[in-house]
This record gives sequence, C-alpha cells and structure tokens, in this order.
Amino acid sequence: MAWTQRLIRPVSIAGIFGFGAVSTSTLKNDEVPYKISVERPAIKRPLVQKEILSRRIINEDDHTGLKLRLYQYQSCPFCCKIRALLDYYGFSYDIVEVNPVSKKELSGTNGYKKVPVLRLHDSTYLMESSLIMSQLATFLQNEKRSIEEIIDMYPAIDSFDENGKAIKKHPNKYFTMLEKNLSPAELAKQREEREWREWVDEHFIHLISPNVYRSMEESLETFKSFEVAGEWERIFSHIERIFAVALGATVMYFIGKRLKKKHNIVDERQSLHDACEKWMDALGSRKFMGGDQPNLADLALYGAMNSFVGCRAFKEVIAKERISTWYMRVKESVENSEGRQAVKNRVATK
Ligand SMILES: N[C@@H](CCC(=O)N[C@@H](CS)C(=O)NCC(=O)O)C(=O)O
Repeated sequence: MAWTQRLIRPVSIAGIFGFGAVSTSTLKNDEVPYKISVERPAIKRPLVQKEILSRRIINEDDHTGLKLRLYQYQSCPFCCKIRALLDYYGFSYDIVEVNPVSKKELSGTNGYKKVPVLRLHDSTYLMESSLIMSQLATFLQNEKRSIEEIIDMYPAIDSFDENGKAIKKHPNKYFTMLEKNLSPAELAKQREEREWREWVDEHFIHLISPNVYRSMEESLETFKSFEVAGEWERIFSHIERIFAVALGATVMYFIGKRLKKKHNIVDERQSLHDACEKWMDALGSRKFMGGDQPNLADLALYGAMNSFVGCRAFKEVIAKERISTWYMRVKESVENSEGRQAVKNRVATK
C-alpha cells in the first residue's frame, strides 16, 4: 500500500485545522462507564503546508501522559496494526496523515521515511510497527517502568537490508518483556504469539497487494474503497480524487504483479485462502490466539486484514471463510476497547 499513497497524494494537499467540526461518539457504556470520543478537525487549505491532524481519539481514562501522535497512511497494513492495538487498549492519540510525496511530517525522525511512526511526549519517535506494539504492550505490563526505560529494553543493531542499504534492526522486536518468571506453559504461549506476529509481517502482508490489485477492475475498486476509508473527500478536491484513483489504480496494478513475482505467489486468492485456513487451524477451538482476550498476534492479523476490508479480495475470500467469525470477534473487542483496564491502571511514571 505504501506506493499507492506515495503516488496519489498531491503535493498541494495541506491543511490547518481547528476543532470546529467535532463528532463525538460513545463507543460503549457498560457497568464501568467510559467514553471515547473522536474529533474530526475542519481542514482548510492554506498556502503553506502544515501538519494535518485528521483525527483525535480521546479516552478520558487514559492518564498515561504519553501524548501519542500516530503518523500514518490510513490503508497501510502496518499502520492498521498500530491502530488496532491503540484502540483495543483505549489509548488517547492523534492521527496525522503523512503527505506521501513530501513526507514533511516525518521531519523529526532522523531520516526514517516509512510509516507508521508514533510520536510520544512531543519529541520521541517510535518506528517499526511490531517494535512499537511490543514497546506499548511492555509499558502496560510493567507499571513501575517509564516508557523511556522500556524503549531502552529494545536496543538497535546496525545491519543491511536486501539492497545493501544500512538499516537498524531490533532483534527483540517481537518480545514483550515481563519482569517475572514465567511457567513453561506461559513461555510456550509467548513463543507462539511471537511466531505468528512474524508470520503476519513476513507472509500475510505480502499477499495483500497482489490480491487487491489483481486486475485493473479490482485495482480501481480498491482505490475507490481507499477514497472512502481515507475520507479523501475531506482533504482532496473532486479533480484530485479522480486523478488519484485513476493513476494510483493503474500504477498499483503493475506493482501488484511485480510483488506477486517477487514473493513467488502463483495464485494470489488461493494463497490468501490458505493463509486464513492456516491461521484458523492454529487457533483451534480458542476464541482468540491469546485465549479469552486477543494477544498481539490477534491484533496484528486483524489490523493487517482491516487495511483491505473494503476490497473485493476481503469480501470474496475472507468473509466466506471460517476466519470471519474470529475477525468479527476481534473487531468487537477492539471497537469496544476491551483492553482498556490496562490503560486505566497505568499512570504516568516520572
Ligand atoms: N517494517 C515496517 C514497514 C513499514 C512500511 O513499509 N510502511 C510503508 C507503508 S505501508 C512505507 O512507509 N513505505 C515507504 C513509502 O511509502 O515511501 C513496519 O513494520 O513499520
């Protein structure tokens, strides 16, 4: 999805915002009252580009003091993973759509130009979706540690990517750090969670582009669904939207074919089907991979699937499979912020 966003977002898109247009929605009221509101700031078009705040999610029970701001592309699977985690735990956070051409919103990240990036305390930037998920989960489970101490638990080592470019790697990015002794059964659960999180990143996400851009027709449909999901109507003019959909769909059709070859995918729908079956086999009779509650593997796969929820591939393959029951269960859990007690319990550490 990265390229799509990069190609289609016209450089001229920028905005200033006030909080004039605010829509407030209470997601759920139960015996423990809580309220999460979503603000959608009015977007104006200034001559000078500024960071556009596209949404502000406020949970009155979040006293962590983290001041989270997510820099993202709405339909990027890695970003969807982060939103799944933030919403499940009911963190308050702001969302900024990154301009894929200038990427000026990422000016504080020391040259890192991918999304998601999660800013905290106005000046610390967290990168790499799986690393961010581990860091936040570890933060919630270690009440006495500050987020800075948690970040230090994930050291980076210098490495090279497949093109020989120097990169930083975090060898323990799939680990949540619990400062207590775990039983063999708990250790086995943790290992399973890590392996499936890696499978989502290294296998499942690679299947998305070849599927959603499978034919020109599907590619166009996909872009139209992005138009809705990304609320482009609020940000782009009519002409810009037509241009974005037509150009993006054409380019991504060809890129989808290249990725299919790169990842040795023969039949993209069959591979997607097989992946869903494999997940359901691993799940067995459990509600979630995490048992009664979703764990980070559940949230990662759910997030990745959400990135193409409006597409034909999702409807055709996934909605018909066994996986739909599990998907709806996680959706409910995330949308009701069922993990919110962990955030409520976690106060700021000085
Ligand atoms: N390993 C990274 C991958 C992030 C990634 O590749 N993001 C894509 C968007 S889906 C991106 O920003 N690509 C660079 C670009 O669009 O220029 C993570 O898990 O966060």
